Amino acid sequence: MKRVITYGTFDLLHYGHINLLRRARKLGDYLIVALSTDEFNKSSKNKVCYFTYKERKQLLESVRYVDLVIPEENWEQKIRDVKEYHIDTFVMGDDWKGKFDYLKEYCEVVYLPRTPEISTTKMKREIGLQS
Ligand code: C2G
Repeated sequence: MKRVITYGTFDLLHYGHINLLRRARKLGDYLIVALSTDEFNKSSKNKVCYFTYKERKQLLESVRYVDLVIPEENWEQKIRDVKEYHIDTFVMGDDWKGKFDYLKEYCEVVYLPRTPEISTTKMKREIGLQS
């Protein structure tokens, strides 16, 4: 069984996220999503989410491509996660290209093209304007 992992905040889940998850899952047989906790978002990613971790986790768990959701609590946990979950392939959108190449020592590292026209930030801005 080929095991794939990806990381992210996945706030206001949208089709750009789904495109990533679908392609990531296709690279193996089992997809784990390490979901940024509210604390990690606030302290290290300077992100304030609309949905809580619990809500974002519930949404991701309902996506057919996702097999398991685990917490992402810090930048340093990736090597441990790759070992602990016997990961074959690490996947991220290419806005992160090169940033996680250190994981090549432990697993395959794949950066997939982002879906260009959509982002959580854009959604917040446009929905906010129309409210
Ligand atoms: N993504 C995408 N297309 C978009 C928006 C996002 O392919 N239009 C991808 C991102 O490249 C990322 C994933 O969807 O691989 C999740 O996006 P975010 O929630 O923005 O993730 P980010 O905040 O970049 O967190 O340790 C890694 C970080 O946790 C990544």
